Amino acid sequence: MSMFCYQCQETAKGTGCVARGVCGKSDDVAQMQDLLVWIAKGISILGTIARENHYSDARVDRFVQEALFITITNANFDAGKITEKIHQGIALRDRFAGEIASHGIDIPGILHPSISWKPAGDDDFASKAAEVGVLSTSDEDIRSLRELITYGVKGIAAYAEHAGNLGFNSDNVDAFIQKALAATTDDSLTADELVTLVLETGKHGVDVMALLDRANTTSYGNPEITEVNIGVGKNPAILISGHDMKDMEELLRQTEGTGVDVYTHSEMLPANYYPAFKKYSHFVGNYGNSWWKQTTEFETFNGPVLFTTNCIVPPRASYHDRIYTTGSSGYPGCPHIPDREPGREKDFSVIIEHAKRCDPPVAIEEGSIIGGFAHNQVIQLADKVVEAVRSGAIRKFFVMGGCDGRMKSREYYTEFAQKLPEDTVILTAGCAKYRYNKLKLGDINGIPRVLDAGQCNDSYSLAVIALTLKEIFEKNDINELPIAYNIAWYEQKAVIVLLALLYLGVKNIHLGPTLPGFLSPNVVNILVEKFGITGITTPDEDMKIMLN
Ligand code: SF4
Ligand code: SF3
Repeated sequence: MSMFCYQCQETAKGTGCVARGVCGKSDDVAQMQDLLVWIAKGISILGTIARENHYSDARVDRFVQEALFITITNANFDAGKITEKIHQGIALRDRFAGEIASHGIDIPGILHPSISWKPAGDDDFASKAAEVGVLSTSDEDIRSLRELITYGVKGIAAYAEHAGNLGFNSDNVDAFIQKALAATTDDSLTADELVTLVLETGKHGVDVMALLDRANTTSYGNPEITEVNIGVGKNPAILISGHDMKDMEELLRQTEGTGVDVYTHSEMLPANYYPAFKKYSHFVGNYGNSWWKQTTEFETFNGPVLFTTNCIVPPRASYHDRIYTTGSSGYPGCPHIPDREPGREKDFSVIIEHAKRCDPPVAIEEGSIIGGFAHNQVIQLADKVVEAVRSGAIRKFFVMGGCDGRMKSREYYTEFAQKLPEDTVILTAGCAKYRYNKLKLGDINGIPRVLDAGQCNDSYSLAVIALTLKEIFEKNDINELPIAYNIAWYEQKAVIVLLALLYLGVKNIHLGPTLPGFLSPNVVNILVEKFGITGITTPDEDMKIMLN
């Protein structure tokens, strides 16, 4: 077996990709990702010892975030870049160990090999990667819990990285990322202790999403109800995808007045809801749908595409030369826009010049969609919402956030949305929305039946809305509200969103289209017993259960 990865919902046969990822990840990329995570774990052990002694290093915190983010599904396919990152990590680790010692902090003699390993050359990398991957933990339940924590922490790291790009950092969050990663290397921890750590991971998921919410709204204003154009204009244009709002900001500023328009794709759609971005007349709207439709949608877009994060599908030859990456994302042969120098913006001029040589996008849709129902906006509508619930006009809310994916089984979510009774409202966030956000589901007394709060991280808004309703309706328990949860997952950010909901006490979540392959039968049982988590069956069956 040359690789083993089971971190996402599309993992081969629901159990693990072993020769090549369903996502397109080759075995050498998978190996380098395993090694990078392992090096990040070693650095995290040192970081945890340092923090216990009141010492920390912002470069270390940032490195661990980036290393994890790079290994999220569909973020980075560039083995060369990941290898470079491993080299950086080893150098940082060794320097950090020296700094810790020079601060008089005692580094215990027996430490994990991820701290002492010294490769003779790049040839050592593949053999080491084979030793340290997921399957290096032999006990199935311990492996399952370790990976559940690691994937949750990858989600935390991604959101912390975005917040950090806007100048918002949290020592608590970084301390937890490193403590949790270090714990996954600790053979003395029992399954019960790891279950406790899973819940703690959820708590920090809530904290990091709150941090990112504060970062986004302080920087760009509160999202507001917005009609987003899904048609096209006449100018050549750049399509921006992923989740990073700082990149969005700088791209809009640098394209202003150049004759080049900007459109969002997939998870960048919610950028359209922020006041600071809406002011740009060359920000035309959203082009296309969720990430996996890119192979056809990028063809007709005609202009260059900038990936700021996941989700990249290996590009077709016909548009490969129009793909650019930045931040944690990467693809071999596609130019990568370097990180910002201190006090300066990223330089997107090469993409802007590229766009000028391209034809304008071809329309694939026309009209508009509505979104921008983040917590601040919904709470402004609270009176209307509460009145609709009290009068019975709204019988139930359905939280249907999360990810979209390629599998045919995800048609379930479109059918579920279509079949929901007309006195129900969908609350959504993440790219799962594309399964139903263009259906004509109408409104209830002016409240649209699909309320899109934003990106997957804006699931935080859905939690704030639920907690606010709990106060208004004077309920003791969030589960007494008329809200059902039918969540779709794909990658590791959805894992942290799920753990965050569990931490907030949400019970009886339906998770689909399949349960994670990384959950062992015993860990599934724990989640069922403690939280009532279930999979999905058919829209009709599940709706019957959820309407009661
Ligand atoms: Fe397979 Fe998903 Fe891992 Fe890609 S990320 S190799 S599809 S499990
Ligand atoms: Fe979508 Fe990749 Fe997860 Fe951010 S863009 S929700 S799948």
